[in-house]
Amino acid sequence: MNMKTALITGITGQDGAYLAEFLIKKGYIVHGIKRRASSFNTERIDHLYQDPHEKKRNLILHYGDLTDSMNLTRIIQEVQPDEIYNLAAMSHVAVSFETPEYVGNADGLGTLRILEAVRLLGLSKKTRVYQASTSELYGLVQEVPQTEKTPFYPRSPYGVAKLYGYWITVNYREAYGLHASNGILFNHESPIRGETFVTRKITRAIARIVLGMQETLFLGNLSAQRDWGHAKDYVKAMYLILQQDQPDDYVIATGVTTTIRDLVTKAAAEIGLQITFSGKGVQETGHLTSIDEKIFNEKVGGQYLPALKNRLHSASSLGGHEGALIAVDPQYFRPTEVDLLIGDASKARKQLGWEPQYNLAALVNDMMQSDINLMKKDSYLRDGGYRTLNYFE
Ligand code: NDP
Ligand code: GDR
Repeated sequence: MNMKTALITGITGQDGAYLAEFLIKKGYIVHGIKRRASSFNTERIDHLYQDPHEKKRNLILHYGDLTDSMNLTRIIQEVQPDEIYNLAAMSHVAVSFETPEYVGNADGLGTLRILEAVRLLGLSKKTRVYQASTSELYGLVQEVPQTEKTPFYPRSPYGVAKLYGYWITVNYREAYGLHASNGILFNHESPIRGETFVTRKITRAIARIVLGMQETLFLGNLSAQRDWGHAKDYVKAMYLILQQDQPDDYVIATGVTTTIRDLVTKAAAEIGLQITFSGKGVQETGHLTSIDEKIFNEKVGGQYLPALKNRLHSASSLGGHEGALIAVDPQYFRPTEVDLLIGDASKARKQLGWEPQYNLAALVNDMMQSDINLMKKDSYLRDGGYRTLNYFE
């Protein structure tokens, strides 16, 4: 059995959780860095958690932060990892416009802190480093599809910070011979995607709407196009990148791009709802125009149908925003937008033998089903009077 040791920063995030599970299955001892928070933030990895009193553990967590060099250096010294996956980041593009300095520090300089710790600790020959680079580096469209050779033109404080992370990784590879590689990953999603990224916001809101827990889903730019894959496929690529004899940089993508608008219609169709968009710009709305009862009964449940039909009936007599399930709210527009991402992962397919198992339909199916189940649980708890977040009641 392989007994390699990996250190994952950002282990409590979407990718960290899938990667930890994947590496543990491969026989790794996985160490993870988590931030101290005032409430539990380990929900995504609780299924992997082992009691610290157990003698043999394959998941060990350390408190830390990418903005704290001494902490990172101490952990790397203690763990002596064979592989470091630097996944920690303030990863929300829109939020990065509100916290630009912090993002520069955590996402940009944080990468340097990891690389420099490896170098100073004399681990340059032992420890391989994976840097979580991103299709946000491409930003303003220079060419499509985007490859490893496409020029970068980031369009957000997040993209600019990640540009530093990308180049400092390349520089440490060239200057000091580190086995340090960038995965330029295009958007990847899953049932455990953060709730404020657009895919999860959509699947979660549709589930809540059909269960009568929400009226309207407000979105920003419906015309942006993204190349969406499944996070489960993408963490395999991270692993494969570090198994290569030579460090290098790879695009990881599906090669298919879709607008936000089309994603909404696909997610709704998954449970038998037809949504039609009309209007332009901030006036654009999405209305429920028909229900395929067979699909709806199978995927959601017949008991929720009468209320929804009622809604379809009353919505048809209303115009504009009133009857809309989907509406545009300009507060979700970004000061500078990335309009079109579509990646060419030929190099990864050829050199890593990487092949995604999920297409967009399978991804949407996975996320929609998961959110329907999750929201049903939520509504049972709420209806039964068991759910209150107000501790003072
Ligand atoms: P998430 O936002 O789900 O997870 C980010 C992780 O980083 C969380 O564990 C978070 O901790 C942690 N973190 C944030 N700030 C710090 C900090 N200052 N110090 C230590 N840890 C910190 O992101 P994903 O899992 O989706 O993405 C993983 C990485 O890949 C990120 O670097 C992201 O920028 C990059 N990426 C993601 C893509 C995607 O489509 N998902 C595409 C391309 C790149 P906490 O749980 O406490 O918030
Ligand atoms: P992105 O993902 O910015 O590509 O970054 P996000 O899902 O946030 O946005 C994708 C596109 O959807 C548009 N959009 C909205 N986005 C959000 N979040 N909320 C909305 O209501 C909304 N309406 C429209 C956005 O304008 C954008 O065009 C993700 C992150 O995981 C990064 O960390 C990662 O590097 C990139 O993917 C690749």
